[in-house]
Amino acid sequence: MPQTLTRAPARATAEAFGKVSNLEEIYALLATLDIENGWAKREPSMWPRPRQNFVPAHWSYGPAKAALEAAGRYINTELAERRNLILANPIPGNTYATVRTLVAAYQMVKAGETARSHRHTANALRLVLDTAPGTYTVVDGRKIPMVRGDVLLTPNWCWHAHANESPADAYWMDILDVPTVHLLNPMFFEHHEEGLEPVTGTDEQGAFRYAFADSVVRLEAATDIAPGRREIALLNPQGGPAMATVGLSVTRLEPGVKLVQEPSTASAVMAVIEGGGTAEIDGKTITWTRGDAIACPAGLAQTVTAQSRCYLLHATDEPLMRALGWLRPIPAV
Ligand code: GTQ
Ligand code: FE2
Repeated sequence: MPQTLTRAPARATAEAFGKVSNLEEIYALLATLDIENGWAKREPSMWPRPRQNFVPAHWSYGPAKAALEAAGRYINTELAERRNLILANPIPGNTYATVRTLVAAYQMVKAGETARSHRHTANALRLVLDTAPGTYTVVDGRKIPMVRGDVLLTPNWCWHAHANESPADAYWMDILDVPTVHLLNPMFFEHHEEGLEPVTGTDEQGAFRYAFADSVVRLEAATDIAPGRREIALLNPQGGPAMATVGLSVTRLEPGVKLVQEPSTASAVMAVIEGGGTAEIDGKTITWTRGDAIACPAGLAQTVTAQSRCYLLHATDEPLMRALGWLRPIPAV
């Protein structure tokens, strides 16, 4: 006896639709054609305003640094493409993104180690937290020193390796647009065939480095936006956002000064370059200090209060949202 195969019902013909006597029969026939009705959908496809899913969250540098130090006893850079700790937003099912479009991670390269060259379509930046002279990154052949407080870029498809020729382990925070790459899927990644790419120059054009010392000078010369509050944008040499998907700014707050950010469609990660203070997001109070990371999801108002003079790095997806015509405020309900 030939085995009976379960087969999908035959695809409905035009004639079949002519013979229906109720809506349910139409739905059943549509199913054979892989068509869903658009008026009685199982799930709505639009809603009046952004749904809140990512939550405000805070990661302290201290324990993360200790964790990297401990991991460094077991994981070397031969084993790990990068020795990093991913700051995953604590929402159900998420193991990666910090906010919808961005991921932040702490990374450590031990004294004497190198992390081999690779490149990817994801845009990346680093905020240097603790290094000694002799720690550097190589971006497209250009050797760039990694100095505390510096913000370094490795844009889309630039080769990059990290090397630590100093006597001290080096720590920094990475922020990448990988969740955006996951969503849109223009994902490419490759290793450099030479392991560590050859150094061919320095970053004289300054395209890949925003030295903290320069930001401090620029902030000193800037005027207050509000009493005790100053901000500079870290722009690319053409005057646009640092990278296509990520905008960067450094805010300086004097002790006691508040920064109020109104809710918008943009998501951001705030990284503490120097100083300490508190933040209120969605009724949640966070106490932060140097090296900490704070997830600032779209749609939530945020108040940051400085306890000491502080320098804050904001990495935001505003350039992406603006380019698509989707950057707009989200009024409170
Ligand atoms: O340093 O090249 O945290 O490619 C994640 C992916 C760091 C890096 C991360 C990366 C890097
Ligand atoms: Fe990378």
